Amino acid sequence: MNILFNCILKFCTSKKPFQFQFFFQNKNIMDSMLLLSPAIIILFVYFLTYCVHNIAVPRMDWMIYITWKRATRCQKNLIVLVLCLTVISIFVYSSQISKLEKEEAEGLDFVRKKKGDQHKGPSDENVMVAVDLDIAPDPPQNNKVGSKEKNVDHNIRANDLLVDAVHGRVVSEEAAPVQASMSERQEFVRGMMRHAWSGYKKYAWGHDHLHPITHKFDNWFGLGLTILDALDTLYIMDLKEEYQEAREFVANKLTFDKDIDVNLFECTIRVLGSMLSMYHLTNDKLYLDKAVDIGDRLLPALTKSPSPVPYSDVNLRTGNAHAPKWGPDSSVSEVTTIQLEFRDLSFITGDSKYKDAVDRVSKHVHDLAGKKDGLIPMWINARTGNFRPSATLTVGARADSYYEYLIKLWVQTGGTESVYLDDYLEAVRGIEKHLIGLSIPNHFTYVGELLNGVNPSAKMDHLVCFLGGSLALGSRLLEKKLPEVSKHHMDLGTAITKTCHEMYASTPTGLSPEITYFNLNEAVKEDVIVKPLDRHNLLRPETIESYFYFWRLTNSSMYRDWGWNAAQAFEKYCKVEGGYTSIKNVMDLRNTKPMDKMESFFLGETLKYLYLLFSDDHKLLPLDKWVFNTEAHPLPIRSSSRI
Ligand code: DMJ
Repeated sequence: MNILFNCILKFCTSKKPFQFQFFFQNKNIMDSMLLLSPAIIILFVYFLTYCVHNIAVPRMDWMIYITWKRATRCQKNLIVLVLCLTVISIFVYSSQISKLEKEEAEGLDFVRKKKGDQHKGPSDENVMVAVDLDIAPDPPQNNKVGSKEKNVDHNIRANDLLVDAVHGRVVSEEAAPVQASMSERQEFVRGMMRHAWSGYKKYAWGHDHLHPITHKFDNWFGLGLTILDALDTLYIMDLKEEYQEAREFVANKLTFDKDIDVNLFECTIRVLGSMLSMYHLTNDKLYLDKAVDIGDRLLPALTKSPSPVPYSDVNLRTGNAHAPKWGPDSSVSEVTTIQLEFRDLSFITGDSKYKDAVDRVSKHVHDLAGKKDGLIPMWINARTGNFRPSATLTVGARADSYYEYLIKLWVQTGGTESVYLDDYLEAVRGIEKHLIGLSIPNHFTYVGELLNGVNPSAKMDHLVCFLGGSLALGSRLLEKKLPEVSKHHMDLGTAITKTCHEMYASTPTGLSPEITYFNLNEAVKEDVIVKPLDRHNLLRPETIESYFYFWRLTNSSMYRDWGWNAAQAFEKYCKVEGGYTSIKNVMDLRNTKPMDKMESFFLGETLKYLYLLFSDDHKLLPLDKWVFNTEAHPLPIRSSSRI
């Protein structure tokens, strides 16, 4: 009786509206309905029997009985009906209230915790700072790379996350299902790679991308991009059989002699990058020959341009190069993110023509007027060689990897080319001055944009999330040279990576949207705003990439737990029979709207960084020996820029 009274009280005093659609969608409510079903059935039978006068009405207490006796038939019917509905509503509503209250309590608790540790970075007991990049300490060993110790039940783990994702308003580190050991996590990621590979092999072999739901495929360049992007991941994961299938394709099927226009940047980072990595990892001349072949075919995009800025597109057979079909300008990120690869090609062939061509672009962009405190406008014209005036300043799409390659070009030649470091340091200062902001109410550090070069916007692409990792890498290398800058960059990178984590943790699926806006309005209580058209997730790697750098450079297991959450969410919401699919809506658990596309970078980058994140072995592709290109293909670090 007490419970009933409380429920009625809550029902009358609560400001929360009753939602009928919630009624049928919520498992708890449906469960309470099941529990109540005997009572409902009894009342229903009572009502029926009364109507047909077959069975005598059972006596309750005499007051009720007298009232009942005096009522007309119609009134009696009505009373019974109302009673039934009331009982059902009370139970349904009480379970809804308790659920909402639980969520509120969890949410408040989470916000309180967040406020407490904002900007603190990894907790002290978790951090064991590496002394130097080239002698980074290994973490406590409980796993060997590529170990095949245990068979993990992937489905059970994915279901565990569902509980967190459904009921946690945020899938935070506090709520993370972190029980799996590192070897289990690595094995889990190998399982993901196997699944993605087998779907691609079955339905899209030899084509660029798999459509894992309809079992179709598409061809962007018609080169088997997924195979090429996946090659080094398969090799690193020690998936021997799959690797042999991929190598066999490169040896016997892959030809670049195709009358097809390709995008210089995409083909460089995915195809040339992959061939170079494979050559360095295996010493197999097959890959060297392929690297030279594709390098020579891409080169006309640089050499045929009237300015030092390359054309965006080039025909692999004819060498005919041109601006994009849809506009006059190239993205600045595209013309400045081919350097690591072409320079490496010169280093291994001894032929300086590749390096000369891309160094010319870098020098031109370095000298070019139109930057704002080291920030570059996002468009550049290959005919005139100039930036488009009043273009947006961003670290997101169309500019992102310009910043990434500044620090990595400096790293690639052993810190000998200070021009890249200088530009990088200036750019980071520019980013802080013009693009960084703090959200309300929880002060997340976001990297926004200057629209048309002047108007601030708190918009942050998921693509920006590479920045935390790059700052961490730069910070470690600058520790001795510029200790204060190094510390500052580490703090900034830590804060940005925490924000990127929030972009995942604040959605119901635990997956980040493609674009996030950060709240600057005191009246609004949520830091993160996701607009309807920005809710898609393309299986992108950038946040995982940053987790990987932070794990390697700080040994903080928090980043591995964050990565594990993301892996589980990919598994739960993106896995389909044919592979993994991009989704259109990370904000709705029940309707993620699969987009039926598996990007090659999911195999090339996302799964590779996850695997490396869960590896205890810092000597697997150590960061003082290898620099990862923007597509996660590792290239060796040299001691100088000499060819
Ligand atoms: C990748 O192709 C590269 O990382 C590129 O620099 C940016 N976009 C995708 C992945 O998101």
